[in-house]
Amino acid sequence: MGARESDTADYACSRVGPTRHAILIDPADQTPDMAAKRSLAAVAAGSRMVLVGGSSDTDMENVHETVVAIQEALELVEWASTQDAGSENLSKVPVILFPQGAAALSPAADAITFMMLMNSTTPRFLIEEQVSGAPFIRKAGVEPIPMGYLICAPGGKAGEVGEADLIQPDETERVAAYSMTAQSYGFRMFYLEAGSGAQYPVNPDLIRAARKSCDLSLVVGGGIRDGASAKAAAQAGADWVITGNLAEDYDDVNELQEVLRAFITEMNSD
Ligand code: 1GP
Repeated sequence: MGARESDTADYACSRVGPTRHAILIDPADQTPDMAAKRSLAAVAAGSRMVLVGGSSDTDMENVHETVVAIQEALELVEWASTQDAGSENLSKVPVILFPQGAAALSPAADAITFMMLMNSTTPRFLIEEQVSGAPFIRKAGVEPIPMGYLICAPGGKAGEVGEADLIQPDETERVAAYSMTAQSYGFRMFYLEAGSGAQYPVNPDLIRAARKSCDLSLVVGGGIRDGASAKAAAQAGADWVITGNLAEDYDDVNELQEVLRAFITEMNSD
C-alpha cells in the first residue's frame, strides 16, 4: 500500500477542524467533461473531497471515464498552483469511489468507501457485493475506507435498490445502536443517507444520536440543498456534508462555484 493511499483514508477520516463539504458526482447524470468542470468549481469553492457513484445506471466504463477526467483536471490545477508563487498552494483533493456495487469501480480512484449497507434486508448489500468487488480493489491498489452506510427515511432510490429497512426520523436509539455497531466492526466512517434528491434531509436528532455514540468520521447526505440544512447537519455533529443534486442544477460552473462558496460559508457559520 503506497503512502498516498493511506494518506487518503487518514485525510477522509480525520475529525480535526470544521465540517467539510464533499461533492458527489453521479456518472449516470453527466458527461465526464461536465463532471470534471463541476468538480473543479466545487474544489475552488472549498469542497474537500469528490465522491463518484450513484445508485443506478453506473458501470465500469462511465465510472472510470469520469474518475479519470476529474483526476486529470484536479492534477492540472494542483500543478498550476505550484508554478505560480502568488497563488494558493492547492493540494489535490481526493477522488473517492462511492459505488453502487462491484460492477461500477475504477482503478484510477484514490480510495473507495468500502461500505456495508447496515440496514439492508438483503445479503447482497450486506456482504455479497463487497466479496465480488474485493479482488478488483486489491489488484487495483485502491485504498478501502471501511464504512457503515445507513439509509434513513425517505431513502429514495438508494433505499429501494438497497432494500433498506429505513431509519425513521424519531429512531434515535436505533441509529445510536447502529453507530456503536459500526465502530465495533472497525469501520472508520459512518454515513447517514436520506437518499439522493430526498424531500427532507436526515433529522439532526439522528445525527446527534450517532455523534454521541461513536467517534467515527460522520458523513451526512441526501436532500441537502442549501446552507441552512448543511449548517443544521454540521451543528448536529457531521464531519462531512455531501451534496449531489445541488451541483447538477448548474451548467454554468462560475455560478456553481459562487453557490457552493456561499453554501460552505453558511454551513460553518456560528
Ligand atoms: C446521495 O447523499 C447523497 O448519496 C447526495 O444526495 O443528491 O440529494 O444531494 P443529494
